[in-house]
Amino acid sequence: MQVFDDKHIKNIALLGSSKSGKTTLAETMLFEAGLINRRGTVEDHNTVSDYHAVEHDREGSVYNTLLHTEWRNYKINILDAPGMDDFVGEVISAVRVADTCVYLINAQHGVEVGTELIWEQVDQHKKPTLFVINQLDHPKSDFESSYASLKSHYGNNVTLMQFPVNEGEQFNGIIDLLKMRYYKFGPTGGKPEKLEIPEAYRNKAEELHNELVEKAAENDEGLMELYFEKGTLNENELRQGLKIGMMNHDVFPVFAISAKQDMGSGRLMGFIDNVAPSAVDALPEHTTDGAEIVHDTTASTELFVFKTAVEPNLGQMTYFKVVSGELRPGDELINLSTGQNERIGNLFILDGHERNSVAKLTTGDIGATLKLKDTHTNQTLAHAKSQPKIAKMEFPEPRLFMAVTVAERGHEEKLGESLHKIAEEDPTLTIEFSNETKELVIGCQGELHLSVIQWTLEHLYDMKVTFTTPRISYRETINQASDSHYRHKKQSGGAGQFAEISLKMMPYVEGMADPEGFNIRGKEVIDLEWGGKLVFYNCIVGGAIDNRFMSAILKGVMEQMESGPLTGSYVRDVVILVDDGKMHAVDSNDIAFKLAASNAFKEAFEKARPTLMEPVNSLQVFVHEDIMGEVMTDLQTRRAMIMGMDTKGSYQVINAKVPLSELDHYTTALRSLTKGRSSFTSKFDSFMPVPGDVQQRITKGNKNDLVEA
Ligand SMILES: Nc1nc2c(ncn2[C@@H]2O[C@H](COP(=O)(O)OP(=O)(O)OP(=O)(O)O)[C@@H](O)[C@H]2O)c(=O)[nH]1
Ligand SMILES: [Mg+2]
Repeated sequence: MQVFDDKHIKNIALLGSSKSGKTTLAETMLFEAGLINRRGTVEDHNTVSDYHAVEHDREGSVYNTLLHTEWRNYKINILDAPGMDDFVGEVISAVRVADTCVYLINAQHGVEVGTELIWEQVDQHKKPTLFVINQLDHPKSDFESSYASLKSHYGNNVTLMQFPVNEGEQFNGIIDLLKMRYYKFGPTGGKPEKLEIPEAYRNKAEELHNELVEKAAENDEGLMELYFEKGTLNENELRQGLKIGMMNHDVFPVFAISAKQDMGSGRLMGFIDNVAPSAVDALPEHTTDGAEIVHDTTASTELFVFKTAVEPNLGQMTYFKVVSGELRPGDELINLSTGQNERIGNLFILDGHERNSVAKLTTGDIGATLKLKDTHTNQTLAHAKSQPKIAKMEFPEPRLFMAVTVAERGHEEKLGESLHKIAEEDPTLTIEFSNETKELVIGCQGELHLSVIQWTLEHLYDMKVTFTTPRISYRETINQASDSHYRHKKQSGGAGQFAEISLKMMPYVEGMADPEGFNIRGKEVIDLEWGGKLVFYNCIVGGAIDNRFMSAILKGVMEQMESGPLTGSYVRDVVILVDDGKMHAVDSNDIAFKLAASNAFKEAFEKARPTLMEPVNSLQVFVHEDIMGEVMTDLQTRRAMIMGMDTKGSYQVINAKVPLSELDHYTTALRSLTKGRSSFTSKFDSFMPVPGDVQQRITKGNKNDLVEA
């Protein structure tokens, strides 16, 4: 395999909404470059990129797959990312290591919700981006309105590079505004004839060419002067200006292609080779402290691990980008997170599951290796311990939580282990055993993500599992002050038990002062593991209860706090003052005081207008303005509080707070309500009191019915 230097390496991520044609374009690029001699299709399950069985089942991408082409002395590393927002984790890793984002727009739809969501990732890193309007051969293709929707979302930096001729089923040509040529394709696409621009298109092409020249000149003073002098720029000057503009997010060139018919992909690759930033001039990586890492092929080796995957029969494949220095097989590196040494075995360039060994990878290049001991996504491998760690990727909070149980008894441990292995490769999967509900709960991005996790458990780990809606973790608290007096007395043969307690209870409010009128002898403020506080005062006067019983009394209180009187949920935000009681010289002991405290707490709690609190999530819904009304109506049926709205192009962003119990299967509900023209993020916000009728319904049942609320 040829070794490429950093001036001849281009790292691109294929991004865009679901089904825009990313995988088809990747296949076409490999074909154009001569790496494959037959193009597979997503439907025939034989593309190089979608090689996983689960991708064949779905007929769509699930993983960020690494491929490459070698094209006119350049190596293009391609990261083909999935479009479905359930797989956003894979998009995040693709964007992170890409130097240019190749953003596909489906010409049937223009900018979609999926386009918008992925844009957040691109915009955050300000990665140079070009847009590709694809599917121009489709009968419903509409280039002009797709281009207009790009402009309305991403502004005037969106700049035409090409426009189509005979759009729709007759599509067979592109007018290129940089080359000022007409690229005419035969019926099977591939290499076009390069012709003079036909008369009918000449005026339009001239006008758009001038706009392109102006846009390119704007990015550089020298070019601006040249432009004023000559009234135009030549091809090389144009490339130079466009490159500077792309690097600054001031120019987003727009291409016109049909990936399926292999029309336009060669020209697109030519532009990537000649204009998109090479590894040597790409945006710098950063350390965890935010410092820029200087691109230096002679510096000590440093790698950023952006992905790991267990490949059947091979073991763990580790994907990385060389951030500085060079890497060779046999190099000894240190994992800066664990301090462990790692020896690099073979170095690979990947095309889906095809591996090719290489002798060296230089700064900016992307590759993979097998069988590292203990290295995971987001970690840095470096030559020396003193080198800086590279900033981590941040992944979103889960949007869907499910309780998981294994069909076969006795396989619980294996289930936990398997899930942890899957989570090592998938940073958007969380696993937690809830002490509260005694359930193993996984967090993921949505039903599709869940179905992939289920598929992986079944097919790769041989485990049949069932997912159910997890029980809701409620909280109990009080609304007014109360008191109680409880005597525990037991005479049974030998030693008896005696304890008497009098206590006051009041709601805890953040920042409240100590209550007045009490003789405070001790105070404990307990930050409860399940949120909120317990403030416990010892206000005993005249030695009514010995100090030595105080910890037993607190234990009795905590027992009730862990299993509240209303529903058995955790209790929070309560102040307790133990202000009187009685002891017996012989019969009083810790157990007696614990029991008395527990019962006194319960009595006082029931008199203090107890309320149930439910978890409430903050929700952000992205929805096309046309269907905003339906989404709002649906949110109202879910007891949502609308906090505000923003406009983003033709999309609206609704911010709301919604009880978790009302968000069951919201991913599916929203998708079907809006026919996929929407998305959302959701994360825990706070606990809030449940409405009276809901509380009545819940407290009438027992603990096991809580989920029905
Ligand atoms: N007519 C037409 N169809 C296309 C074109 N490109 C892709 N398709 C079709 O669109 C569908 C989706 O293509 P993919 O390549 O899987 O799209 P993708 O963007 O990779 O989709 P995800 O990975 O699921 O996000 C397939 O049926 C393709 O055949 C094109 O240029 N023209
Ligand atoms: Mg795909």
